[in-house]
Amino acid sequence: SSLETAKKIAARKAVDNHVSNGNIVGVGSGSTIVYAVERLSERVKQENLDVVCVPTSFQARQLILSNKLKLSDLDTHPEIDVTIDGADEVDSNLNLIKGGGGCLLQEKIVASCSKSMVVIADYTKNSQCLGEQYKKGIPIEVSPLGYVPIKNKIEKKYGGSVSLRMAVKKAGPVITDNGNFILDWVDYKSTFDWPNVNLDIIQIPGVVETGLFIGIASKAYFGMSDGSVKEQI
Ligand code: DER
Repeated sequence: SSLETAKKIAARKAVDNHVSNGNIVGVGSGSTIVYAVERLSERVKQENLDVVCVPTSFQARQLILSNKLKLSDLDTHPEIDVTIDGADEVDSNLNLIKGGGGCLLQEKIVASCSKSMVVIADYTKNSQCLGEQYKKGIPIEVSPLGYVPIKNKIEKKYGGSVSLRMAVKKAGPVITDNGNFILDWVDYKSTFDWPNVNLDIIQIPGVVETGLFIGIASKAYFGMSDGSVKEQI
């Protein structure tokens, strides 16, 4: 499909432009990153590259292993050269919504340890404002203990509606790799001052992390439906 092709060309271009021999590479989560890991594996073989991969989720860890890439972690490599990861939406200031796949906590930790964080996405993620195209809400990882009061506080102060993310192939809520719940916040105002709103929400006791990546991404590659790749910095 043109969407899968769009993901693939963005992923391959980012790997070609940003990974060099000896790099410690943060590997993101989701579906677009699969194409990036496949390209990385090709390059390692063709160019005999010596790279080490640090995963951002259990899924990323499986991807690294199944592509026979060198697996490491933040204990061994607390400083990462480049993290390549997907996003649910990117605005004109390179603010991201992430967490559609429920991996935002480790993704943000790994991204924060990286000299640069590069986003790979198809054209449906390329927006002016957050919420323009991505309608599933801003994910917020929370302690299971506090999810109701946290929901109430966000709705009271910022409006919109917050819901507990329920699992599809398991009864009950989604449980993250870290044993937490995910809240999804929809119908927020697209005109919010995201840097401040993000900091305010993170301070609510019980909030572990938000899917608002503010000032973290250094570049984005969007695969377009015409087969081109649009770069945003
Ligand atoms: O959940 C996540 O943060 C993923 O990176 C997500 O934002 C992108 O997933 P996709 O590549 O499958 O759209």
